[in-house]
Amino acid sequence: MSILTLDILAALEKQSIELPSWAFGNSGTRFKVFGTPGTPRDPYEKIADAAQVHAHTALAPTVALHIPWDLVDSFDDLRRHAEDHGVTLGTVNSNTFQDDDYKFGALTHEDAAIRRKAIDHHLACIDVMDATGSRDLKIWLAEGSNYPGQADLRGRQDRLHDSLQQIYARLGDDQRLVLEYKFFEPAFYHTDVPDWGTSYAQVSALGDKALVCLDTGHHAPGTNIEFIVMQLLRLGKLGSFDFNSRFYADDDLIVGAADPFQLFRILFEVIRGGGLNNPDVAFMLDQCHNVEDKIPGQIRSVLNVQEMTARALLVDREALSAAQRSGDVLTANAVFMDAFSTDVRPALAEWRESRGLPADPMAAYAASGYQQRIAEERVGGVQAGWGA
Ligand code: PSV
Ligand code: MN
Repeated sequence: MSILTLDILAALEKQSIELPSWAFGNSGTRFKVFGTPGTPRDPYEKIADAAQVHAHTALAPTVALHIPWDLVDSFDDLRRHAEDHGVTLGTVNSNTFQDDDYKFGALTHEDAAIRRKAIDHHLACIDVMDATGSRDLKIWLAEGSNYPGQADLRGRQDRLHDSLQQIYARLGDDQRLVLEYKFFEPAFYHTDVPDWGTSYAQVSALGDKALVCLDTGHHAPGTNIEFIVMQLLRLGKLGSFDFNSRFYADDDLIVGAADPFQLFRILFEVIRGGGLNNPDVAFMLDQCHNVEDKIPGQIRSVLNVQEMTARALLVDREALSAAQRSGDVLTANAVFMDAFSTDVRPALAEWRESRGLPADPMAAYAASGYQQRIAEERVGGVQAGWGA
């Protein structure tokens, strides 16, 4: 008998995690971006690579795009290409952080013409969503200031509201806007959307189709992220996750690598709050693979999420609430830790095999020859990358 009950397996079977197109391109730090043989040269190749992750895991049926990095002549064509590879196009990410005009802000800028340009970029992203069939527009803003006194904090917040309203007004009935927060970087003194409270205040002022995106790497060290997850689910405003892990800042490392227990705690609250396999709560990765191979890096990531979800589903909820109700601190903690300490890997491998998937997707990918093939085929052209 598997330690994973039929109910748990049924929940795991429904799980889907969206992959970021940019994870397949080169990335790095401000010191160096290393090239990797076989790196995609265009959005078509990124999607082909993302499809490998899904083919080996059945966990990642959608791919998020980033505009303008993933601009193509025909999004209908890109959509068909994705479908031919067994995946679909997902969230569209806007980009107002790589244009000289945005040095002092985009949606918050003092200059109405620059705000207009940034708003128009988001409207163009919604045009892309119309063509790709994407539901979500994800907005992460690199806006803020470096020195006290540099900017009118209140004025920027008011202009942000006004700009977001104009973007929100263009959304279709089935489309949504998710507003991501991040506590610092690239600005170092203040950031216009630094925390979940600000994102919540801004999206609440827009309406039901605006929600918060929680990027796990965007909090100060020591933040209790699972508490934020609980609160946003409770408020019905958790629109999506950007999963990754971090040791120091916005490291964008493989989810579950830095702190597997934190991932477990987050997934426990997701389950507790009804956010698992809930179409209103999108699971996405937002990672960069600076020194490791990108496709297996993404395979490892979705497997980490699956593994921690399985462990979180193992928590004996009845025993936990009984212990909580009776004030039995140590039993409550033990019930929680028992699930976290359970090795679900053999059971997951067996289950994968029973579904016609490789028991060990990492090994199967390595043996598939895909990595060697792309390294040989993709010569010439310019490799895609953060900012490409
Ligand atoms: C920058 O911090 C960032 O990683 C944000 O988290 C976005 O989600 C992502 O880039 C893509 O724009
Ligand atoms: Mn993110």
